[in-house]
Amino acid sequence: MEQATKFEHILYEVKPEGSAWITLNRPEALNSFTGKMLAELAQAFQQAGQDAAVRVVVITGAGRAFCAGQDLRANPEAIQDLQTWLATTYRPMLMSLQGIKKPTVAVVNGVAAGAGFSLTLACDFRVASSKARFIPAFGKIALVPDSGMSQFLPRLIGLSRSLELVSLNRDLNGDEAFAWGLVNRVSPPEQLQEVTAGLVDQLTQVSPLAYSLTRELFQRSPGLDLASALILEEDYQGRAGASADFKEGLAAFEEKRQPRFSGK
Ligand code: T3D
Repeated sequence: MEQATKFEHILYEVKPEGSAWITLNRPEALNSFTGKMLAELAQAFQQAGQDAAVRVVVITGAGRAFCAGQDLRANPEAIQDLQTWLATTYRPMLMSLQGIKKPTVAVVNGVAAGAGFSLTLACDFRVASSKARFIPAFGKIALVPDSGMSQFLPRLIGLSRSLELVSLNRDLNGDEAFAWGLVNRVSPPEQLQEVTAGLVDQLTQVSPLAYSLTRELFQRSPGLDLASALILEEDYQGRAGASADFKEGLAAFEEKRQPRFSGK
């Protein structure tokens, strides 16, 4: 049985195989962000993170777009004081997403502009339609990248390409984004669901504990010297090695079968 929770600007649905689908749902405004949508996303991410039945979180957009960034008409207070707006709406949403200790996947079905582009970057994986468009949008309206783009984009594609993309307001379609290393999978629009399902199926089977520790290691290690990185690995490996999932992994190897990881 699929379970759905009611929100106003997003859809939230947990599917039987263990994926929570969060759909930005303002297709008439290309799913652009309102204060309400950002608050609902923060709540939905927390809910998905805490639900033991959820192994993978998928974020996508209703209709022809993924998300056109900030709604440039709603929430006039945003324009008055961008710093406060970002701190009180986008930051809680992104920290809630970051708090999910499970794989997160952005399914980029169409245009992803501005903070909508940033949201795709804040997810662990990106699956794009070849017809998707990744548009920084910030440079065009004389803003700087926000919503995590300054951190995520250079890590994915390097400094020079990030500057080219944002400052020259270049946009990339799904195939170009794949070639630039920005997305994990690209597919013709009609196969997007199938390609996503394949990735989601694989991700529901990973050890949740090993996954979250691995992601944390990858996030923390770049700022460390080698000795500190090795100490961090030792700490995390000690924790992974003490888990029931590690025992299950060893048992599955001996019994020549697929492991069934519980996250314990
Ligand atoms: O609070 C703050 O401002 C700070 C935070 C900033 C973060 C940001 O995200 S800044 C970037 C904001 N986003 C943009 O600048 C993108 C603006 N939109 C576009 O450039 C284009 O719409 C797209 C390239 C995304 C898509 O183009 P296209 O030709 O496929 O569609 P369209 O015809 O332009 O848009 C369709 C409708 O959606 C249209 O409404 P209408 O005329 O049919 O009633 C359009 O106005 C609406 N729409 C598109 N983007 C937004 C939007 N409505 C409100 N806000 C939007 N961002």
